Amino acid sequence: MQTATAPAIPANRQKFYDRLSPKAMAPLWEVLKGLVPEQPKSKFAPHVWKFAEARPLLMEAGDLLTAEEAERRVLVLENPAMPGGSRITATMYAGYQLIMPGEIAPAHRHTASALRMVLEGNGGYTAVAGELTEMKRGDLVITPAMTWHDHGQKEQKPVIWVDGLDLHMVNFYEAAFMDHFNDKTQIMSKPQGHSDAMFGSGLGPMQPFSPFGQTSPIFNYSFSKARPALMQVAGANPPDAHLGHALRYVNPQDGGWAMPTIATWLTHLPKGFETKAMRSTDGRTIVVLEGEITIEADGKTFTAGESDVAGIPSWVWTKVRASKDAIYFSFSDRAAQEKLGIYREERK
Ligand code: 1HN
Repeated sequence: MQTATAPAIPANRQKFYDRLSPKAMAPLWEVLKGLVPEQPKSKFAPHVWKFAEARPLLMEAGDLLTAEEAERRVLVLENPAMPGGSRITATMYAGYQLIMPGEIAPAHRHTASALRMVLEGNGGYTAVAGELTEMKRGDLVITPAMTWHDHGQKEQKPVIWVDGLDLHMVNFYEAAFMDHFNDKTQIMSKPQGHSDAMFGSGLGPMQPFSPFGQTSPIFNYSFSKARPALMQVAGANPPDAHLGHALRYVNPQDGGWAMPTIATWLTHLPKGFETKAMRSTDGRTIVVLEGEITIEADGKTFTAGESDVAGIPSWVWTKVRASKDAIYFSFSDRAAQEKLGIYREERK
């Protein structure tokens, strides 16, 4: 354990340190314990953002500026322990995004991978790498690294979704690039439903073909397929004590996570069920799609209902209880941590 107050540095040592700093050197022994903690102690706080509070503010933003002016009109979910950090957890960015009727969020591409969990508004669409997909509530739409993407809404209703991006991981490596397309929308080169037909039906191309590298070639995991699958599995098995009924989004090419850095999964908890306590090294974001859950994280209790978003930092004991039959979506940096060999979890 690190002591709360560091012992005073003897004068002769301090004089020595003072000669090191002009030469851009420092004594490791003064900082070692902070550099290599005995276990993770997140700087971030567990928190729940209420959609009922966010929605009217999003609509106000809709009056203030267009999606085109904003490029992306998003209210960033700021972890309360780090205002201005544009982080929901240590490595993840999240926000509520709004597209108003007739608007276009112009085409661009960047190194960061993005996911959208759709909350509201039929008629909204995302185009990714020359293919358009319609967005319906509960759909998981992914934008692989460096693919062109633009969004829009053809119907007379606002569209709202939750964005999750791995941009802090990319920025940590100082590896971020971004380009703007020279037109508002990209050119469609594939018919709608093409990727799903090619990769999302249990079939696949005869020759190895991975249009997005390590990212799944399916870019809309529709809730109309995911929900019945989850509920069918839930009906046939008892819930796992720690996970409830959970299924993950899979890259059909290799059976791994759908995105190389971000793990994504869907959970059903029957009313009254409470998961046993568990902690893991990933920072997790939950988007509630149906019902209501109570999250106990780091000794604090939060209630999250439909379209509310929860952020749960690394290595805090967490339990989830369903106060109503619940379905919720989760994403975390677990996929990246597994690839680096640093992911850990502990179950009570
Ligand atoms: C982005 O490209 C989108 O495409 C949303 O909808 C949020 C936040 C930071 C950087 C890029 C989008 C973003 C973003």
